[in-house]
Amino acid sequence: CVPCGHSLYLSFKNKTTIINVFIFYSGRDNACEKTSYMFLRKELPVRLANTMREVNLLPDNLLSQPSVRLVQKWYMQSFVELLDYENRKPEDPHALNDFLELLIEIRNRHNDVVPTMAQGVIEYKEKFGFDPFTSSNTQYFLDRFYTNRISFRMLINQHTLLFGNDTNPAHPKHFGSIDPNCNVADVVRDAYDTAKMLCEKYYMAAPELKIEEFNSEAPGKPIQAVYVPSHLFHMLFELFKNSMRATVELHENSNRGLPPVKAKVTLGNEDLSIKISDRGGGVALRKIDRLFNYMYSTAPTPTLEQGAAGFGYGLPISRLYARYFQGDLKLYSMEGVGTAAVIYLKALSSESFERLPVFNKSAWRHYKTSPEADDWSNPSKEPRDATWTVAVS
Ligand code: W6P
Repeated sequence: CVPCGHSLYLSFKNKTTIINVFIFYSGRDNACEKTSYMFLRKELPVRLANTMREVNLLPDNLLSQPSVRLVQKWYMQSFVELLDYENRKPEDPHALNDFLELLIEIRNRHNDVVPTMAQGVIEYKEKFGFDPFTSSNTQYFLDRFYTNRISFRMLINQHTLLFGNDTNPAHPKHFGSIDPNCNVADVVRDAYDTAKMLCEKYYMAAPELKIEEFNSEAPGKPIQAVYVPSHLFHMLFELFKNSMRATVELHENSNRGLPPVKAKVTLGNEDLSIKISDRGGGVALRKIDRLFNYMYSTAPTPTLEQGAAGFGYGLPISRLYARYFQGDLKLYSMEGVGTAAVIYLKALSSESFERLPVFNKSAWRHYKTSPEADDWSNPSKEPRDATWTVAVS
């Protein structure tokens, strides 16, 4: 059973189609809700099952950690509860409402999957230490696992937002969690403001924001996207936190003030790109990959995650959000100076379909083959200590 790449809510061709679908269905005897119900009662268990099979391929030492077992239990329970609807006709007077309530229950049950899996990785590291094989397996697994989770929650949110009682009064023009006219610069400012408050609370200072737009398609017009604003906010908030921390920590004791964090939003034929750049001193190239490594960046102090401080899981998960709709997130750093982070989105909504992990032989092979022996020469792990060289010369 392979999940379909296009789902009901996402396979629109352009924004008109979304709105048409919405208007077309919303008037008549909840036909749209029934269609969604029929789709989800099949699609959600399939996505859960794919993930559960893949969890079982994790190295035994990781799989047997209590936190990982707990997450596994949640997935099992949600799977079983969803199967109750396999044969319930949408005409059953309570089926639609019960299903909607179940989705909310499932969403809540899975709220803490990310910190709980992180705890599992910590438990593993405490017992077995850090090794490249498990790290690479864990990286591969968690990228796929969290992408699956993002997609699962996207589907649940669309259903509950579109058919639940609490229609979103703040955003009457949104289609569930999708804003068909999402003003990118507005979300940039919003994420900056939120990160700024956090930064000021921790450091009593925060860099200014300089924002610039370059719309090559419609010069002078604000750049818009068909996108999920909460996903965009999540990514930008994470980047701003990192940029602000680097900026404040580098310039804390200087009396020349803080260099601003710059944002540039651009639109081309294919790409809508958002660059966030700082003068926070940068990160050595050798260390850049670590910022995206789950096992490396999991520290046994989970409180760091919540604050402005730790890198935590924010960056790798932000990159998954970008990739989920066929975009990406990249870091370009020049050590000694600063870092630029670029979020790439698809300019056309017709290109923004879901990117989902598929569970096949090739995925299976990833877990079963041991890493190749390194076929490039290996330098010593840390750079030579220059002060020592000076001392003996
Ligand atoms: C840094 C490290 C970093 C990570 C992600 C985004 C921006 C920055 N700046 O110094």
